[in-house]
Amino acid sequence: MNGTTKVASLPFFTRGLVVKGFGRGSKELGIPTANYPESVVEDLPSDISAGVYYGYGQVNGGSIYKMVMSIGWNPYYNNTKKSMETHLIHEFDSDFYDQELAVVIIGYIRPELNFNSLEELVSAIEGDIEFAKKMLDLPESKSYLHHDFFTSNHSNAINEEEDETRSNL
Ligand code: ADP
Ligand code: RBF
Ligand code: MG
Repeated sequence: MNGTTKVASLPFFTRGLVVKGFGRGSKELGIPTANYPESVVEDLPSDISAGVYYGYGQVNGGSIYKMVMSIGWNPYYNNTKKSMETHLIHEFDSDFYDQELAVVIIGYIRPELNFNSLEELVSAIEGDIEFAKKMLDLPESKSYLHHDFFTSNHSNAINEEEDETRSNL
């Protein structure tokens, strides 16, 4: 575990429109998470299990930022619906609901855990962010910054018939 586990489907590339999440005020905690719709969550390969991952993300074909992603049922909140939420490691001036978020999930950090307090959850997430920042500074991670997935214009493709090859380039 903790960052060294190999997942066969990684790197995994996906994109989708940002939807409203559970509205629990993660933004107020300083950790806003952009949520994907169910269709994107359902497209995850089965070996990408619930847990925390790192990679890069891009809104509407703009700059590419480091990200951490939480996939799963958020045991701390007893969710029944699987979610896929991305925290981009960048301060944005405004929200980007309904805009396209493209991500490459590069590596696994840890399993999804339950916590006794919100403070413990937040400090775990802060640890994830520090770990992700380091991993994403490595040359083997940085190579994805130049990947065709981020540089080609997909804005017309998003609502068209699903392109089966797009998510696993
Ligand atoms: P929700 O419950 O609707 O997901 P959040 O409190 O998690 O609400 O806030 C998520 C929203 O905040 C995103 O959908 C996005 O529009 C915005 N946002 C602003 N900065 C970031 C960021 N650095 N990473 C992710 N989302 C961000
Ligand atoms: N929720 C959990 O219940 N357990 C976790 O281990 C957990 N890890 C997370 C790690 C990261 C990097 C992020 C961004 C979120 C994580 N969450 C986790 C989800 C968190 O509960 C969620 O973002 C807020 O509840 C807002 O929906
Ligand atoms: Mg959210």
